[in-house]
Amino acid sequence: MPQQPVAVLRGFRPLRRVPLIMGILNVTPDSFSDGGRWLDATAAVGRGREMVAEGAAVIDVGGESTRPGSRPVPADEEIRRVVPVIEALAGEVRLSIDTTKPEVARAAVAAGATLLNDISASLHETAAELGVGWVAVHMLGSPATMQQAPHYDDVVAEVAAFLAARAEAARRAGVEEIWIDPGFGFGKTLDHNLSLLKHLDVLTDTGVPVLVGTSRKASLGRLLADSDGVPDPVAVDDRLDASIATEVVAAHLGAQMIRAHDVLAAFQAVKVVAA
Ligand code: HH2
Repeated sequence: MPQQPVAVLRGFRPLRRVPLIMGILNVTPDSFSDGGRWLDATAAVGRGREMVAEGAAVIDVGGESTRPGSRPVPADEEIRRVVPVIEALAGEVRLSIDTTKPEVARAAVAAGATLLNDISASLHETAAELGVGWVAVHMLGSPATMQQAPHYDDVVAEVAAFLAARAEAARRAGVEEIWIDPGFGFGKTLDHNLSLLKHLDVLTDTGVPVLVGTSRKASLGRLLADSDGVPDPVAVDDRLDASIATEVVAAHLGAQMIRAHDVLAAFQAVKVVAA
């Protein structure tokens, strides 16, 4: 019997460089994975240093959860959470600030952050004014509502067109370092997320460096539940192998930065992919 053709990953080519690892540091009580663990500034700084030792090139400090259904945090509270942590780590590693608020971005940059990680994809003018890098993340709707029946006619084409337009707006505003991120889980079903990952080369082919954040996300829990007949999604802490699988595919298809909770595992995985 003739063998079935083996499906191969599209876009196989040597990596331009080993992707950087962005370590996630949520200084929040309610983040979906590490909520409450690093709310104390001393604990957060310790975790930041640990991730640097594990291979993180950037530490992404966040003071507001954006998990589905999360509630906004006032700017002054967000600043109170993130600034001491950024000040303590500045000079040891590159820091990014995960925020959608210009006043939080300004305070974080004054404390030492040099990258704005922006799930609203709207802070390009703030990034230009502050002279820092900017990550545009695609999101459909807002965290409060984004997982209520998200719909696209062609998720890959729509996300790519949106991000290309945001990158162009940022370039015109004078931002010198621009990243794009398809925003896994931000107004996307499992199928949307899988399509975006499978066709990540559509984004990497734009020439704008791509950041990918799949770490421990809900769709991985659902995918595993569906595949082994277990009715409940696999728990957040049991999604490491699934996260690494997606990060390997992302690196393979040209992502230049991976946002991860499990820094050492991600760092080792992308090194092997690059080799
Ligand atoms: N995902 C989250 C937050 N920020 N930034 C980028 N660029 N890409 C992402 O995929 C992304 C992001 C959500 O994850 P997390 O920070 O772990 O959780 P929470 O929002 O609950 O704090």
